[in-house]
Amino acid sequence: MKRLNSQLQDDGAPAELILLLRTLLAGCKEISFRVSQGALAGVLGSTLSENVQGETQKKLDVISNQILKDILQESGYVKAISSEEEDDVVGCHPNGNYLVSFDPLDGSSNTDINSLIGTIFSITHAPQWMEPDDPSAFIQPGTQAVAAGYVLYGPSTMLALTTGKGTHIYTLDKTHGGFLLTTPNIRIPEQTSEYSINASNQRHWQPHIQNYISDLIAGTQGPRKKDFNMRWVAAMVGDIHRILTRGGIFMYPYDEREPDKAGKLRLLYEANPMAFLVEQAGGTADTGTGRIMEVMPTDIHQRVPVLIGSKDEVATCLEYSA
Ligand code: FDP
Repeated sequence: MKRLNSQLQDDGAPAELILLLRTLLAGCKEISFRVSQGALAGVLGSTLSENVQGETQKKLDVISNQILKDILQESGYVKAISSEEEDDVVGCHPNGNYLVSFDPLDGSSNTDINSLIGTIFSITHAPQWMEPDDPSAFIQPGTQAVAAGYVLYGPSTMLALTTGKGTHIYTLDKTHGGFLLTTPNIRIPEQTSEYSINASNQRHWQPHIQNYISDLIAGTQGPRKKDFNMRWVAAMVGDIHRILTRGGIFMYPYDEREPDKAGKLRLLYEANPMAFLVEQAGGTADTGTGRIMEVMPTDIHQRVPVLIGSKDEVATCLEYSA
């Protein structure tokens, strides 16, 4: 079976980017081990501190963030990082050539129930003129990313990775400690009969999203004339993994509860990396008003609405707002 290094070389990834990815993934392997220890490692449960979005942190969030921050800071390849668990940009090496944005543990409320969680990341070039702690360096659209991926901590530990030459899926072989290529060039089916949305927010959705979901629920008796199934992992990383694997549409749409917040999910370390992976697998990633990867960020913790998945289904959803 092909190893990660060999696939990255075949995809023409620069040597330094390969070294950076291997460093980042060494951190993810440590997170994978900690996660698998669960309560035995004494790491489950909440701390009293709150992160910048006001959510209660789980101890594993803090531990995972520290692991990635330390390993990237020490690497020398990275000029700065932005993390869901850090209020501000964290400066690293002044001569580092890359910027890394990450959500160290997405879907962290799933830790309590031993369910799917994962690390999501995106890598761009670091502008040469910037100081390491200058947040404006991160004000780049997703189209500037040179690599993006996630590591899913489930029954097996899996990696989805793109450097712009397709999206490849790897599985961690715990016998030798490396990621092996298990699905090269994964393709998302263009059509689907599966959707994913937190339906408890229905009353807050805009009318066109309400109409779209009503038509999915109406199934064979409605205008779509086919039955749809619903799946919700409650961790974006798990829902997007399912979509890469067998198609579907995942939505966290604009929510009228808080008009200032454009959505729930964060652009830099959730929406953009998932959009890159999904587009490279033949799917679509839209905010409802345009391509996610073309959104120019205004802030490192910016939120965006998200409609991601099978090409034809996302297109159908978008027609409802026309
Ligand atoms: P979580 O807050 O548990 O980290 O990152 C946000 C996220 O998880 C996504 O992974 C997930 O899709 C979504 O929030 C679920 O949020 P709700 O339960 O509020 O719908």
